[in-house]
Amino acid sequence: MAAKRTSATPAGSKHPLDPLSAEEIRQVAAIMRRDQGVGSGWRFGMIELHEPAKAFVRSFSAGDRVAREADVVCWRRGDGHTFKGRVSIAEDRIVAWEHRPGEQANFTNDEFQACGEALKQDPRVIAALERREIRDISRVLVDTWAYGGLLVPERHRDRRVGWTDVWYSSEEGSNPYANPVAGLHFVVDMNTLELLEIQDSGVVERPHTMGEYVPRLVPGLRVRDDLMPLEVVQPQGGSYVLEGNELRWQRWSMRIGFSPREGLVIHTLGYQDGDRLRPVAHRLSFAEMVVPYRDPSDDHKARTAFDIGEWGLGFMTTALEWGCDCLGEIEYVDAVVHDTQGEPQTIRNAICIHEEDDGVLWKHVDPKAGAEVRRSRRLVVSFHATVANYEYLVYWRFYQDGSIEAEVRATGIMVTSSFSEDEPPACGTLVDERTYAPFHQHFIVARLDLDVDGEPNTVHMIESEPLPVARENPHGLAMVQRSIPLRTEAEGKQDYNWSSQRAWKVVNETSSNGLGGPVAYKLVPGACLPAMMDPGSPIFRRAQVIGHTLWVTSYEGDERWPCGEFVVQSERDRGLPEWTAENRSIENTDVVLWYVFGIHHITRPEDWPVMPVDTVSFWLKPVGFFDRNPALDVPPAPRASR
Ligand SMILES: [Cu+2]
Repeated sequence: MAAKRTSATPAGSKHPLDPLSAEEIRQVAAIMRRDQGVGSGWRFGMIELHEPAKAFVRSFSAGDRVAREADVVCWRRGDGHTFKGRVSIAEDRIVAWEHRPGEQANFTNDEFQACGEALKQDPRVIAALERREIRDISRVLVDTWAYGGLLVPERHRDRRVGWTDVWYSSEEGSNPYANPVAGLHFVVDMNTLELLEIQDSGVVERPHTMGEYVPRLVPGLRVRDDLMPLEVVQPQGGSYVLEGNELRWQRWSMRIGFSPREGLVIHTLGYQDGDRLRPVAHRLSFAEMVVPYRDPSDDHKARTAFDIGEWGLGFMTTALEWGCDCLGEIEYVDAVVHDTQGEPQTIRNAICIHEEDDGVLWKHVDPKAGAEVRRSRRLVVSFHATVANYEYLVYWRFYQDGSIEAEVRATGIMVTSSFSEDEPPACGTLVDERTYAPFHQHFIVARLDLDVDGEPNTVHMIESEPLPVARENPHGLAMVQRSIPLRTEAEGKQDYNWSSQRAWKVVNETSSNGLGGPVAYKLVPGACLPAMMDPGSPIFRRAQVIGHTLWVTSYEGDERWPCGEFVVQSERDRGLPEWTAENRSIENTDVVLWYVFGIHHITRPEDWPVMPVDTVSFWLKPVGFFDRNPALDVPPAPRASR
């Protein structure tokens, strides 16, 4: 087993889609300081590559000059004004700059740290903790959340407002999330770090819980000793090739990208079919994650997270460890993000690339010819993000038969509260002594800019329909498949239908397969969940995207964020509902699919104190993209001798 490491932003990066390098981030911050005075009284929320137009990327060839640009979001702490700019790195100047009144930039790790530290020194906080017999402040964790827009008390609405939880470690180095300090939340001005109010709904006597997961802290834990070594050996290395950010494996090729907001991005995905490199997708990423807690109690009613728009999966990406997070021949790619002063920060081993054995790919046993069996390999490109108590593990998998799978594993530690009554509240599950984990949902919005054999695509809603019993269908067996093209963005708002096995097909009517039909990729829905929410509720108004399983839009380069670009303290969804209000044509054009999936998390005792992964995924599968099984040419595995 071996691991190699490279950087997502190689020095002297040459491709227009390569993420910003540390040097480029420094340059952008310096230009902003020089030309707009973005200095110490400011914070940078976001510095990211301004991706060039699709046509430019398509026509680019190695060695071409690239005029690199960056998008910047920053704000002035003194008056709280937010600004958005675009910087030309090549021309050393700001090319666009606008004030965004009433909008808040994304929350940042620096603020999370600063807010926690400031509060722990505030005498009112110390007194509130004292009332709960908490005196060792070093064991207190103040965990800041963005405060859900419409829930922010009216008098604080014009501020940048944080809302905090308080947690308490049983001993030095133990899990702070093991012990909620119930009924105590602070409302903070994130710019001045001023404590605006204390929401104290009363002392709850702390229960005796066991919320530790590190073996030395779990009383009486005997670690299993019956696991034999399992090693993945690839003596000649992995079958993939990574050159700069271009990754090739079997027939697949793609570029690895990374954005502070989305984390891993898959660019320019194509499949080599004979002498043709056939495009499948221009860009694949997760564009938003909405996590409403479904518990109206004081401890949870403000808990409506937008983990991507508020905090950024890229900023929260954590370094991977070889042999623990992935096995085999691994190529790691570092990522570069930045702090609020515009200083680059390198996340080592941010993205993992490796291949995995995936069991049987196809098989048949013929009485005369014997068995033909092929093993499946898949290429896995993954990253992990830690969002305070919770982790999201994201895996994009590419298969030899042209299939693509996007998998998310949720793990980490659930939010809990303690209660004083005999019975746990109705909107959660009892997980420990007088401790419950509230129900919640994780809605992830995948932004799928598919270009199936090129840009002119039409999405079809496909479903099965059993035909009624009739003279020509006497036993009621007949079933037909309907394929209905979605012609407008209004028609593109689609909901899953289990009873008809509804799915969606991205069809290129200008490209035919050898059987005479149009080529297509199918979005195979998995893990879709209904919003189950009153349309008038504040969180639904801010995240209307969760009201449908699928949205389809006509491609616009700047339409990237389904709930709007600025979701911190947003009051309504400024993304998909506004764009689709135009009801543009989505027929035979460049389309983007927004697929909403995730976890309907009805919490379990087994999810405590650390949650075994909850795994969800969806697939993109070729449907008539090829004329037959494209994996007939996969060689048999060498027979093992024993
Ligand atoms: Cu959950």
